[in-house]
Amino acid sequence: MMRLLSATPSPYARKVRIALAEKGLAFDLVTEVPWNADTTTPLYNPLEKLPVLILEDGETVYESRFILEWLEVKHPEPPLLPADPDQRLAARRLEVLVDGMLDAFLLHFWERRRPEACRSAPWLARQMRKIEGGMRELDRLVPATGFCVGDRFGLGDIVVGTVLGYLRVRFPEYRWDDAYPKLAGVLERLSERDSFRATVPEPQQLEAASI
Ligand SMILES: N[C@@H](CCC(=O)N[C@@H](CS)C(=O)NCC(=O)O)C(=O)O
Repeated sequence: MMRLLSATPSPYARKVRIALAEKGLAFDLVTEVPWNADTTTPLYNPLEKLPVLILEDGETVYESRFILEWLEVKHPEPPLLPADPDQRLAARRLEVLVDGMLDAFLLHFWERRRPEACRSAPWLARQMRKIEGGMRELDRLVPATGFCVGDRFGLGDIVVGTVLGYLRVRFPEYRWDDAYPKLAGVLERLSERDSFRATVPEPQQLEAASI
């Protein structure tokens, strides 16, 4: 059976877990803390990041965006990318935007963990600007009702739901619901799905040495 190397708070891993669940693919979930010394992540990905999909023959697929592409090619049913070329591009555009927002979140998260005297206010502000810019753009791009792209669940919903869910759990002090009621509605609708319910992000315990 395939194995997925994952971390409970990781939004990148969550995208893949949702896609696997929506495609009905069986896999063993291996939960690790990629920052801790005992992680096996470097054995499977030279870039030392998870998620990593470990195939039955021991080959590995890493980088969440590429894992999603791999799944779509190898397990096309049900499709998570629309058949219509413009809708396909619209879903990819949301994916690019969300991946950039997640990267900014991670940088912001780690900067906030630094001792106060070492923290860079301009760096935090820079990442926050990207997050807020991303929220404005998401709000512009997603429709008020239904799915994020087209008339069926797909990649657009996975990425938008993942970034909004991550914000809720990991960044509760950032209050965005009132400014973006449309996005709050998207998250509420998506949170009803089994694949989202089963993968709600949870913080992990980090070793002091990893910080
Ligand atoms: N672009 C990568 C980002 C993955 C990533 O940053 N994963 C984090 C966990 S949320 C990680 O494993 N970090 C360990 C490290 O950067 O050394 C992807 O989409 O898979």
